[in-house]
Amino acid sequence: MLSKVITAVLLPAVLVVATPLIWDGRAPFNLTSSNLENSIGPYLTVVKGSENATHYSSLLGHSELPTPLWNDGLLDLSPSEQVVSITIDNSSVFVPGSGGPQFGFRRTEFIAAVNGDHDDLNPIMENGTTVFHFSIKLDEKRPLNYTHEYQIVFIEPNDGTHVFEVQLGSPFTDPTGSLPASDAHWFKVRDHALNILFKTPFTSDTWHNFAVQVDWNNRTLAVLYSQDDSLLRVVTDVEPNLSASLGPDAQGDFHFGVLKLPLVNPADSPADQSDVVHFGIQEGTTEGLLYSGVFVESIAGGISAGHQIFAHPVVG
Ligand SMILES: *[C@@H]1O[C@H](CO)[C@@H](O)[C@H](O)[C@H]1NC(C)=O
Ligand SMILES: *[C@@H]1O[C@H](CO)[C@@H](O)[C@H](O)[C@H]1NC(C)=O
Ligand SMILES: *[C@@H]1O[C@H](CO)[C@@H](O)[C@H](O)[C@H]1NC(C)=O
Ligand SMILES: *[C@@H]1O[C@H](CO)[C@@H](O)[C@H](O)[C@H]1NC(C)=O
Ligand SMILES: *[C@@H]1O[C@H](CO)[C@@H](O)[C@H](O)[C@H]1NC(C)=O
Ligand SMILES: *[C@@H]1O[C@H](CO)[C@@H](O)[C@H](O)[C@H]1NC(C)=O
Ligand SMILES: CC(=O)N[C@H]1CO[C@H](CO)[C@@H](O)[C@@H]1O
Repeated sequence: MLSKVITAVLLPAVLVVATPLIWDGRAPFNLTSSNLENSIGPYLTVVKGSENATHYSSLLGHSELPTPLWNDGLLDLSPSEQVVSITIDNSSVFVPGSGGPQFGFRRTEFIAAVNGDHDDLNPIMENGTTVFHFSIKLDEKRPLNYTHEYQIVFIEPNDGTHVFEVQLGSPFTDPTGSLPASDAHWFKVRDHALNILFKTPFTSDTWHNFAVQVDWNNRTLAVLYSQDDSLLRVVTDVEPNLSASLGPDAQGDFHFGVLKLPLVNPADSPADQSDVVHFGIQEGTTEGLLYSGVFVESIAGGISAGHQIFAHPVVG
């Protein structure tokens, strides 16, 4: 592991500087389940079903190792954050402020916030060019059902669209197509118009590290990816994302978790069959994902590539 790290230091396209951290969602060891329950710390935990937040999410302490990418330093390989477990079950029916219970979905998501305040964070986090980091691992005991679609990381402005999203499983189709899709077990990073920018298989026993660079003014996206302790590397060009809005209309909550879409229920009316939020088939199984390494930074000093190494921003 160490030799790999030292080799990386010698890579020419690497800057050794600091870049401003805007929001840090790497759960410190002093974050408690009571904090999760009350949205104290980096997560707003209100997108969930009727049970308490800690019924659907937990901090794994020292029982599970986080992505090794953000250890304290080159020679200190001890973890500096706790893994977050996020699950859904049949009670995970979210009731938003309006529109009624979302019986079509099952969902638990954390929203980036500072002690519950997301409204003041979003304009800072979604301005200029910023980079959204997250690492995802299978929860082997609570597998997903790839016959369904899952949206697991996204930025959602008020119009309900996603500036970008990470999708797993088989895209929801009405009428139901051939399932599961051939790339159902692949992560798909999609743009605002749902084009796939990058995809990679969701293999087990591996931390999958992602970073998405969002240029909020020019409306472009670029994706970086690596596994486990390998430095992030750029896996796309700078891609236009011009269907996204500009300014405050483009800004929204940064979500990560498990959002499971239904399958069409043949017994429903045609109108209800296309109402994916409120209708459809769900098995009600308990399913989950593990997260670590979630944070947002500006690109002022480059992009954090891992192990305190900074890469150049991605340019077109
Ligand atoms: C955890 O410790 C850090 C550093 O001492 C402190 O800034 C932070 O407020 C603490 N967090 C909680 C949730 O107590
Ligand atoms: C939720 O937590 C509160 C206190 O933290 C507890 O009193 C209550 O019983 C819990 N509710 C459920 C449904 O577990
Ligand atoms: C799951 O929840 C839905 C909606 O509340 C309910 O209609 C259904 O009977 C439940 N299914 C199971 C297996 O409990
Ligand atoms: C957004 O960026 C501009 C230009 O860098 C800056 O002037 C402005 O203060 C920033 N807005 C927020 C809310 O951070
Ligand atoms: C996965 O979903 C499909 C479609 O609803 C269902 O037929 C199948 O039983 C589910 N598998 C599990 C393990 O729940
Ligand atoms: C953003 O667009 C402007 C105007 O087209 C261009 O001059 C600038 O180089 C672009 N910036 C980036 C980072 O692509
Ligand atoms: C990759 C890519 O170009 N994605 C889309 C970004 O948005 C524009 C405008 O909607 C689309 O035309 C692109 O296909």
